[in-house]
Amino acid sequence: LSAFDWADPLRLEDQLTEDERMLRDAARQFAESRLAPRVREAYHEETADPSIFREMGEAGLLGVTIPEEHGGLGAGYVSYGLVAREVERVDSGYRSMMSVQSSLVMYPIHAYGSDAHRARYLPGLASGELIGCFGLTEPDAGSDPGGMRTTARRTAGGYLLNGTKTWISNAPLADVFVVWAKSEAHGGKIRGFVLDKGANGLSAPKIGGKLSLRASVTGQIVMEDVEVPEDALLPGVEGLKGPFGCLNRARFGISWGVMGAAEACWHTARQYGLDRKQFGKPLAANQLFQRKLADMQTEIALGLQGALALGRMMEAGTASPEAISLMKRNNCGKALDVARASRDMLGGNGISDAFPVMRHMINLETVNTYEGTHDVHALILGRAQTGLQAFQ
Ligand code: TGC
Ligand code: FAD
Repeated sequence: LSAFDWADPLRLEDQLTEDERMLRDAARQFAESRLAPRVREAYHEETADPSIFREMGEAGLLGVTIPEEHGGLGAGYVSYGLVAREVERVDSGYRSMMSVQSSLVMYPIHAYGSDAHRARYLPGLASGELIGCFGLTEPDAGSDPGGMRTTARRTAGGYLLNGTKTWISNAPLADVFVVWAKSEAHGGKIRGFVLDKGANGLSAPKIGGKLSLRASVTGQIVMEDVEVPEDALLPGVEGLKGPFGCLNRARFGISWGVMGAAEACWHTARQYGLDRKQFGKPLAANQLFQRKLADMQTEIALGLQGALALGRMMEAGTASPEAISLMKRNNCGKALDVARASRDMLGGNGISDAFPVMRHMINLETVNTYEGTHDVHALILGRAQTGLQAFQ
């Protein structure tokens, strides 16, 4: 038998290819050198620095699974997951910026767009010169996106869009808006549209007062008689499977990303327990403390193995939306448990921004909610194993 590596108990390292390890190391280096130094101030000031997109683009971290001919890396889903894990090790907000750009903007343009869409948008999105956002959620349609009210009406030269999207990551910074609307010209079916910043009637006000994910900016997309040409329509998909096709990829990335946040909390708690003495011995010498560390180690090791198995299924074309729900739900919930325990194990210092644990904990509240809440994914899994849907 081989020696035990406490930080990698199930030897994830051995299950990666050389190329995957190299990309992972580059992403870690980028996250440590470019993201970590600015996160405390960004979180405190509730600002997202738009130059991060260009820096991520230069580092090759945008559109990891998009083919090289369109500016991406042409790598596999495990590579994408490994990048998400490294970025979210620093902050869920930075992973959000990256995953919206890659999975929710580049992916639909690549998968559902025309050649002209791909040529016009993908290189700029891959380099980070263009910033994208994805508008599905509305004030009265969150878990139930089929209840959206945004409409597209046919005009002489294209479409007229009306409606409001809310809780949209990157929106106030965005140049490119992928928006989902019920199109009267297509029998009321949901269709995707690509809008450019500056269109008449289009605005993207910031949502202030967020207590979570403060290093990523969130806004609304307000569309008041926004007139777009015919070629703003994404021709390749109709119905809810359009936005869900994008969400499948982003949810998969989240299942890796949150494990990075959880690892940051676990490692912080372990080191703190070794350094801090109470009752004449290190905190880490107490049974209760060690049990918490063991639980963290176990859940993270299992969560990473699940994410890896799912990534290999994505690459082989055998992953189902339900399997993605299972991993998104499990890993978000477990990461939140790890972050809460870690916050507790640091005592009073656990609430200070000198340590990352409380910031991760508060961020993970958002991650547990967006891209389908923990309970909505339970209902997806419940439906899939009973044949009975419990949404309505
Ligand atoms: P349902 O009847 O289940 O399905 C309607 C149609 O959609 C298809 N579909 C999927 N296709 C591919 N992948 C999936 N995961 C799919 N899920 C559903 C389905 O096959 C069907 O197609 P068709 O052709 O038969 O019409 O729909 P429902 O209305 O009953 O949906 C219920 C429910 C709860 C499953 C679904 O609406 C849901 O997942 N709700 C959660 C909403 C959500 O995830 N919103 C995310 C917004 S974006 C976001 O949060 C970005 S944050 C990113 C960041 O900052 O990092
Ligand atoms: P609701 O749907 O109102 O749910 C409220 C509660 O009710 C939850 O606990 C939920 O689990 C529960 N619930 C709902 N329906 C049921 C049911 N049938 N049975 C049992 N319980 C139920 N959206 C985008 O389109 N693009 C983005 O870029 C984006 N970024 C986001 C960034 C942030 C910071 C946040 C907070 C959200 C973002 N979202 C985005 C929106 C996000 O996807 C929604 O918040 C999420 O889908 C939940 O919808 P809701 O907030 O309307 O909650």
